[in-house]
Amino acid sequence: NLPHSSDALTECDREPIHHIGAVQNFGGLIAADRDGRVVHLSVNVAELLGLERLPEPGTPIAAIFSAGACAMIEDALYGPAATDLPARRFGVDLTGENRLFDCALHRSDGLSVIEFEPHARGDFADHVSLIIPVIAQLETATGVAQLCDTAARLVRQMTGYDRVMVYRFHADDSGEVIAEDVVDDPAAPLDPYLGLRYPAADIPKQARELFRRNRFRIIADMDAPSVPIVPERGPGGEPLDLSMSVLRAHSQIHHVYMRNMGVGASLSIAIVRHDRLWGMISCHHRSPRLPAYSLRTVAELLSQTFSLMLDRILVAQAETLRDRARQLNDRVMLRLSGGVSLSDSLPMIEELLKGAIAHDGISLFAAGEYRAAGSAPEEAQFRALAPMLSTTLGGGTYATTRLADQLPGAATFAGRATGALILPLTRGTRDALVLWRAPLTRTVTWAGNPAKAVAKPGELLQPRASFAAWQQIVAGRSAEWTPEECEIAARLRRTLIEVILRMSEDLSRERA
Ligand code: BLA
Repeated sequence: NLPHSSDALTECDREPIHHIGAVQNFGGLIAADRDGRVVHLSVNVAELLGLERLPEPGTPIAAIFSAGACAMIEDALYGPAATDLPARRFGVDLTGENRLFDCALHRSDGLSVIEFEPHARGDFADHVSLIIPVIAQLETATGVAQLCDTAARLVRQMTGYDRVMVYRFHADDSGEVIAEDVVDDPAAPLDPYLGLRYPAADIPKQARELFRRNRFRIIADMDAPSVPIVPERGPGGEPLDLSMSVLRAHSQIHHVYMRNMGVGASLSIAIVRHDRLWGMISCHHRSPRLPAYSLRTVAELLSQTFSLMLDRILVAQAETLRDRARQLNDRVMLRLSGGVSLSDSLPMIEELLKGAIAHDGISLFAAGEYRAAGSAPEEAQFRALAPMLSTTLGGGTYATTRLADQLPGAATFAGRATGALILPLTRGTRDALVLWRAPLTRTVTWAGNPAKAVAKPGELLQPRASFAAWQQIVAGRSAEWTPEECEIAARLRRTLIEVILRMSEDLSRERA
């Protein structure tokens, strides 16, 4: 059994990382209430801003920042262009003493959160000029693999990390490195991670959810001490919610994890599709690394462009498949309207399905008759299961890579047909069309033994110490049925049901 996101909550899942109460030491944070008075601040604020001492809670921010800076903050957070996302301002003179900062401003539980880091001088124009040629290169990609390869290469060129990966999440929340670009360092070559799988437990639930909302996460120096935010709790007793913060300090457990992987600094960019994490662009560096905020902003823009192009490619692929499904339905409809009975039409359906959904066998059970072709259960085996096919499995189109998990009786023929895509055709009766897939012996190469990432009850879950490739042979399951294949099946099922209905109407009309 491998770690899965649906496992019971672990200690990891419970760590309140958005209430961590500290920032990374490359910037400072002040949270003020609507009256413009300090509620929380990081203890490095005085040093960063050149103040004599740390302002007390309750201090008006107008006593810390210049009038111009206060107006900028007010406009960024509450002006007509304000959104729920952090606003960025580059090269701001916060105190009126010619000390320039790059700022990220957002609202959190009614507080104005002002984050600032020393301005990276003069680079902004250079960073912006990078984006046009980069987008032009991304645009040449025609498939997902090519797009991801290009993105990994461009992000590394732009940001200079030692390793840039495109990582894709699977349905079980584990993930796989699908593209990678690595620094060429003959003195200390880096192991490739391309193709490695990482178990779901490496990114706990709340970290995953936070990453989906706040898609750009930098850790500039894994080993740097984090800077506490004081006071820990506001006047209502609540800690500052750092969910949308740019500077949020990282969890100690994650520190151990990254250190075990040899990472000294990281940048993670979430790729979100239909509100779900599709994948991420993950950048690792062996030593500390802090790209300028303006460069990070350009990298964010690049990743958003990447997401749009990814979506465009995936939509086009889905459209092609939908066309194929439409043709399939038209043909099935045409042939069946010729008056052939459903059971006699199996060879024709099988012929038409071939190009749309790969399968090793097919069964059709209609009006009490069983027909099968290829690697399929025998009639007696199928009849034993038939009553369960439409009832136990919810009544709709159902896909599984190992039917015996749901219907233990299916174990009797699992050696031939283990994966099933089931299309129940009539409610109440047992008519169904089933596509079968033979068991597949697959080798999954994990980064470290994933079983070690699962804590036993009462045990604290620790990050794995080893990331050495660990191979697992997965047997007894078929290849996955893709969402597109399931969609084609669902559509075919509707067509077949319609045909059955029409035939029975014709029949009753003849009788009348
Ligand atoms: C966070 N772990 C994360 C994040 C990623 C990973 C992407 C969120 C983004 C980030 O913080 O950068 C994991 N990073 C990966 C993986 C790759 C990568 C898989 O580059 C592959 C290439 N981690 C564990 C265990 C725990 C754990 C067992 O392995 C818990 C006990 C915790 N991971 C953990 C925590 C966070 C995290 C707490 C949140 C870190 C934070 O933001 O403070």
